Amino acid sequence: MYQRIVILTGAGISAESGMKTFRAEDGLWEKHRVEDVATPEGYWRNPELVNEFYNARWRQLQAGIEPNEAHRALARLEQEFEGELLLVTQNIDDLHERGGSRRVLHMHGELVKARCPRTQQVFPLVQPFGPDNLCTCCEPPQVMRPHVVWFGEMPFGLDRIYEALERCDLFLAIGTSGTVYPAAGFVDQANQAGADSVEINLEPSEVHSQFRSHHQGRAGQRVPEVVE
Ligand code: BV8
Repeated sequence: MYQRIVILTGAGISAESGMKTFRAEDGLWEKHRVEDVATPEGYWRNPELVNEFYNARWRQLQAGIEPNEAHRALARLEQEFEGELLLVTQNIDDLHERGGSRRVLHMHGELVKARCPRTQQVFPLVQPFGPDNLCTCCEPPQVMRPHVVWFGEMPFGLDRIYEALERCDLFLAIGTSGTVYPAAGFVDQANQAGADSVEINLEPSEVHSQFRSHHQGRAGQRVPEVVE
């Protein structure tokens, strides 16, 4: 059947684990303007606000959030599939890893990591972001920032992603609204490669019409059905 699969996940795959998505009525960006909490300018303008935005999500991640059936089904696929599989996530949570996936490309960074703004060195996040969360790579030590990709910043791993999209025969998007680029443009690249493109989502995404097929519903139910 398929030999080379690229999977893109978004906040919807973590929704059933209790993680807030961005654009739901009680979404992460309902209370904040994107410009204030997910841009470098917003961070340098008001680091306390941005630090609290990420500290709150880190606390949520630590408070007993568990991976769901969708995460576990993708981990089984990674174990059993004999072809090439690239799992790209827009999510900054570590639920794919907790669900058993070993190779996850976090194109928008990771909530469980902190970064030195001067050297760009990355450290595990062991305490909340704030004035005393300092790097150990500089003298004087620098206050660390979240290791996430804000609007206007370059996503991670794009070369690897584009290379995989050019040769894939299946592109599967799960739980993403298709509103943020360049991730929302991946389906177009997969279609140009002649791949089958499948969307699994609770409701049609902004790029719904570009997918060859759709499985509407909750990821926890649909992903195991589609993957197995
Ligand atoms: C960049 C990390 C330069 C931080 C995030 C064209 C080309 C390139 C760039 C742009 C372009 N046009 C505009 C831009 C600029 C900008 C952009 O896209 N702006 C938008 C607003 C128009 N993009 C950037 O700035 C990017 N960088 O462009 O660099 C460049 C130039 C050229 C080529 C390459 C690079 C950087 C963007 C990264 C921003 N960081 N996150 C953090 O997490 O705090 S974005 C964040 O929102 C996510 O990571 C994700 O990417 C995005 C969308 O979120 P989703 O995951 O889709 O979640 P959402 O809530 O929106 O939707 C959830 C979906 O799940 C819904 O559809 C819902 O129905 C569904 N769902 C809910 N429950 C379930 C479910 N589905 C299944 N089961 C359920 N139970």
